[in-house]
Amino acid sequence: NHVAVIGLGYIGLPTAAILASKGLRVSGVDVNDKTIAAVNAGEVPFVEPGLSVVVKKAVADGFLSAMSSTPAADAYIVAVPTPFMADKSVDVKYIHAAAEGIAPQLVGGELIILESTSPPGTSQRLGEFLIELRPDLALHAGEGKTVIHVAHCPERVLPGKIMDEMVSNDRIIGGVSPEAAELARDLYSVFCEGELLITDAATAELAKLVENSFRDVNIAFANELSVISEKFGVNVWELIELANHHPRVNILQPGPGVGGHCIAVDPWFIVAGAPEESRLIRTAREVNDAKPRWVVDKVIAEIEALPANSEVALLGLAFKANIDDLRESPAVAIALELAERLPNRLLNIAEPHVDVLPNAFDAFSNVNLRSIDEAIDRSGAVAILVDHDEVKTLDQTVFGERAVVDTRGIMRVNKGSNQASLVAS
Ligand code: SAJ
Repeated sequence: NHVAVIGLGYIGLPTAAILASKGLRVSGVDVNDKTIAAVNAGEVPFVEPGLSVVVKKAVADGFLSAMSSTPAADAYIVAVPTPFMADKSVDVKYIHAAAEGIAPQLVGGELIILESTSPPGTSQRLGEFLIELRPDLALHAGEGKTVIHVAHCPERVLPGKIMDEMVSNDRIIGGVSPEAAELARDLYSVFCEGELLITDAATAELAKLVENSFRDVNIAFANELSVISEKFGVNVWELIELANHHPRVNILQPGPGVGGHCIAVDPWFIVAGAPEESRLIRTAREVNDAKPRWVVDKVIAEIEALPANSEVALLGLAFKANIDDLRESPAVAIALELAERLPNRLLNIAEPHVDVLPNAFDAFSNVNLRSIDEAIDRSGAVAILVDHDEVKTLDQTVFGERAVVDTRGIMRVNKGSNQASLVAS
C-alpha cells in the first residue's frame, strides 16, 4: 500500500502526512527542491496549525519521504495548482506535468485521484491524457486492456483548520468509472471520519466550484451592504449583527475584499464554462474584486485630512486571519495601490506572520515592514486589513486620536457610529 502524493503544498502535504500517520507508505513528490529538503528534515515550509508535529513524526517513523520524481505506487493523489489563465479558464499545465510523471509508472490497476479544484470534465480529460501516454491501458473494463481507475475527490478543508477538517469533513468522491469511486472511497476511509459521498466525476468537480461560489456570493452580499451602509451613515457590523437575529437570516462578514487561491478563483471556472448563465456568480466576483479599491479610496480620504508628513499604518497582509498566506490577498493589493498613490507618505506595514515583504513591494521606497506597535506609533491613520489575533487583542487605547479605517469590524465603537469614520475611543 504505497501512495504517491504529487504536489506538497497546502493540501498535498497535510494529506500525505495524515495518510502516513495511519501507517501507509507515502511518497511526496514536488518540483521545489526546498520543499523536498524541508519535508525530509521533518519540517513544514508554511504555517498551518498542527501540521508540523504530524510531518515530523511521519518522517521520523519512516512512513513519509519527499522526492522530485514520481515513483511507482498503488495510488496517486494529484494536488497541484490549477490557476486560471488570462481568459479565466483553467490552466491544466501542472495536471499534465503530474500525468507525465505518473504515466510511465503505471502497470494497470492503479487508482489516480485528482484533488485539485477543476472545471467539470477535467478528471475525465486527465484519464484520457494518461491513456494517450499509455495506449496499452484503458479507463473502463471491456476493451481487452488493463484498466486504471481515475477519480476526483475535491478537498474542502479550511486553511488554518486543515488538520481537523481533513479528518472530520464529509468528502465528495466522483469516479470517472464506478469502480474508481469505490477504490477512492476505500483510500479516504483510512483517515476520513466524515461521510464519503459517491458520485460521478463531473458532479464532484462542479460541487466543489459551487461550494466556493456560494461563499463568494454571500460575502459579496456582505461587502455590498458595507458600501450601502456607508451611504446611509449606518454601522454595517451592527446592522448585520441585528439582522442575523432573524431565525432565517445569516449574513457573512464584509471585509477588504476576498482573497486566497480558492474563493477568488473557483467561481471564474463556472463563469468561463457558462458565461451567459452565470450572471449572479460573475457579479459577486466583480463586487468582491472592487472592494480593495473602495478601501484604498477611504484610506486616502482619511490621510488627506492629515498633515503632509503623517504616515499610514496598515495592519495585516495575509488573505485572512492567523495565517501567513499572501496569495490573492486583498490586503496586499490595497498596500500596493496605496504605495503607488501616496508616493510622498511613508507606509508602515505590520504583518506578524512574515519576515520580509513580497517582491512586489521592491518597486516602492515608501514602504516598511514594522511591528504592530511601531507601525501604529508612527502613523496618523491606521487601516486594519486583517483580523489577526495580534490585532484583535490590541488594547484599543493605542489608537489614541488616530483615524482608523477598520475593514474587519474589530473596533469596539459606540452603536450607531459610522464605520466610515471610525475614530478609536
Ligand atoms: N471572508 C470575508 N467575509 C467572511 C468570510 C470570509 O470577507 O465572512 C474573506 C476572507 O477574509 C478571505 C476570503 O474571504 O479573504 C476567503 O476566506 P474563507 O475563510 O472563506 O475561505 P478559504 O479561501 O480559506 O477556504 C475556502 C473554504 N470554502 C468554503 O468555506 C466554501 C474551504 O472549505 C475550501 O476548502 C477552500 O476555500 C478551498 O481550498 O477551496
